[in-house]
Amino acid sequence: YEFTRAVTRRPAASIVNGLRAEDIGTPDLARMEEAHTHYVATLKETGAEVIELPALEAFPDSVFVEDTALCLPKGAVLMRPGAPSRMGEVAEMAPTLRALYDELRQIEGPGHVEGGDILVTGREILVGRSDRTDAEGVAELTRIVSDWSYSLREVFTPPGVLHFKTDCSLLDGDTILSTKRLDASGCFEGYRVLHTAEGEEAAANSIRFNQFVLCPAGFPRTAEMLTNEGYKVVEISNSECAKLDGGMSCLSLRF
Ligand code: CIR
Repeated sequence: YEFTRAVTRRPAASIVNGLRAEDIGTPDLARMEEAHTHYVATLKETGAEVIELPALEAFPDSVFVEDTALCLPKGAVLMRPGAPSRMGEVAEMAPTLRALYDELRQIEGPGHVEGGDILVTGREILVGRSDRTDAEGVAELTRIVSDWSYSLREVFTPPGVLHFKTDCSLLDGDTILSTKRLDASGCFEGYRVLHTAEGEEAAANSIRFNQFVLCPAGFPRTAEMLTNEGYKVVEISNSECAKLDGGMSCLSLRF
């Protein structure tokens, strides 16, 4: 949760065609841009360098850069998204990471992994199988990160939940914010787990970035609980990204 860099990408006008499990309305580009600006400014306020990539009209979901790569201290891995319309986003991210990393590897397939299914904690890498991340993808990622001496544990994303991190986030090396439904699977045994408030499950897609916890706005009881636990909460409007099943983690690569 301590980072010196982040990579983000501006939302494109094509965001109106972004993937969604359920249609709850068309995202408004101007509003999304405004929230995105607040998000980037908050990352920068911590002193981190933010590499802001331009919008990509050809890829409606390309604002959700997290899904394209896993960035670790020892190297980065380009993902292989399970959503066919998102596959091409990886090649668009590759040059940026190639310039920053000596060690850049890639999930070659046949499996798939999306970054939203990966939670890096202080002691291990948890990868949740989901509709986007399959067993072959997890196996290939396991081989890559073991070369760098990281330990990876396969876990499961609850049915109907897009990504593993839709339902959890890391608050510090050993503390996880999770929905009750995900924690009930037992995947966080041994960690200190704080639960999102009842009815505020969407607050689980937050991020700890240096001194701040960036939370989607509109979940007051979870925000208050985090504040009482001593975290510095910054609430960021997520109304538009939420229409596309996105949250705080999806909007950046952090390393
Ligand atoms: C998708 O369905 O792929 C996008 N509409 C949302 C991706 C959200 N990404 C993430 O949670 N890491």
